[in-house]
Amino acid sequence: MPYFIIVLGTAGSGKTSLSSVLQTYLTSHQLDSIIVNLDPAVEELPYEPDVDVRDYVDTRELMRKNGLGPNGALIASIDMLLMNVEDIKEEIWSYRTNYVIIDTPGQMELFAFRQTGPLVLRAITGDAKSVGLFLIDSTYAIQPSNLLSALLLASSTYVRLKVPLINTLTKVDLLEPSNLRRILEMMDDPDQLSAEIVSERDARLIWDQEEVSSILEKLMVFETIPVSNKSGEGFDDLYAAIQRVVAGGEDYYTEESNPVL
Ligand SMILES: Nc1nc2c(ncn2[C@@H]2O[C@H](COP(=O)(O)OP(=O)(O)O)[C@@H](O)[C@H]2O)c(=O)[nH]1
Ligand SMILES: [Mg+2]
Repeated sequence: MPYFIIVLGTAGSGKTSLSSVLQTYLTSHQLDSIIVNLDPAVEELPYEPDVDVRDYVDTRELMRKNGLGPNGALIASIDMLLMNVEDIKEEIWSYRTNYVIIDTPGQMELFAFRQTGPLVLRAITGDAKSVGLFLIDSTYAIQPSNLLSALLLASSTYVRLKVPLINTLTKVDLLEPSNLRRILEMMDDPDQLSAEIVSERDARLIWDQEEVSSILEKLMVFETIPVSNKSGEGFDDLYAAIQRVVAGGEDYYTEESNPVL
């Protein structure tokens, strides 16, 4: 059975780029993988998808034929994916591969936070082990109140999809090392992050610092891995974290390719 790596995050957080870089990384470590493009509305991809939902659903045609705007057409497209999900699943599972990387639609609120997106994912992954990479743009996370929003969003995503997540901090090539260290410290320390949020002049909060801190404590459950899709840094750590979730970290190889285990 393959392991599923579901790449999630807000529009522009780097899902498509990361999917591509992750596959290159796996290939260079002799690990077999396929990429599924699950975004029916994407125009250009930096990788060659092995399975492409645009073969099943044409968002642009839906817009034209039904007079829908881009959001309406994307919603309708994802609903149509559900109608085709058995065929999509069969196509994915026909590859005998170790890892299936799933690049999810740009607008995550139209995917993860509606009824059909999670149903599509569950139908595709079946009983296989899955891990979600929840991408957080580090240039956004540098502001403490933004980081709070991102952690809340990761938790809601977890509630919706019910797969273990890894908070994946993208675009670290754009940060000063000191700023990256600061984000990592904040993501690890509820008291520090809550203090920074409360002292942020623009942040309007409905909670006081102690309350923020106790909420953060509950939100800081997932591991954080910083990566760059530009420089490729961080992918050894990301791969190790994926292994810890799906395979218990025993080995570099999945069950299928290593029958001795
Ligand atoms: N500097 C830098 N840019 C990135 C990185 N990852 C993605 N980008 C850029 O961010 C934009 C959005 O990336 P994309 O992968 O399409 O995001 P998606 O909407 O989540 O699929 C693109 O212009 C990418 O080139 C990264 O790690 N570093
Ligand atoms: Mg994308």
